[in-house]
Amino acid sequence: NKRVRGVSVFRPFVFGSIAHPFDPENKPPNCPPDHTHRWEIFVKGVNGEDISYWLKKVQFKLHETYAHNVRSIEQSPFEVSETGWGEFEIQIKLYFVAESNEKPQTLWHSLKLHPYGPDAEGMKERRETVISQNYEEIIFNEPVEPFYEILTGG
Ligand code: SLL
Repeated sequence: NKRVRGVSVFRPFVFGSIAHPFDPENKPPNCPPDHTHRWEIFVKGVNGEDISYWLKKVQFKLHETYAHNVRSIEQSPFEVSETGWGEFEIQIKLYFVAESNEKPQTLWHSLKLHPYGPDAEGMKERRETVISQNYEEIIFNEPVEPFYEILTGG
């Protein structure tokens, strides 16, 4: 497959986490007693843009305390929803559509459950939703022709 020389195509996306503390009076059923939060990790387009025309699959590697800790999401929305008690690093591997001829790329995200606060004492009182997300741009350098067509809608 011929590459389109001298061309770079940028595609924006957002990745990160959102965490909600449980209401202690109202924990979800079948949830382990030590779990304190529900959270989601996600990779998505900006302003709801569907990015599945270039992103085929996302593999999220959770902490080993989770059953089946490697989660492969093969279609949009690329997200995993879980409950837990602790913060940890999540490995996010992006797989591109077959036409791209591109190797997967790896990102890391620190799952955040707790808001930033002056002290641990005060933090216990603060039951807040915590969003931690990053805007990123993936750069496809000299994409192969069929992928260039897909990216540019040609
Ligand atoms: C910590 N290094 O000690 C981290 C580890 C692990 C988080 C956090 C529950 C898993 C499960 C869970 O929240 N693990 O029991 O399903 O803070």
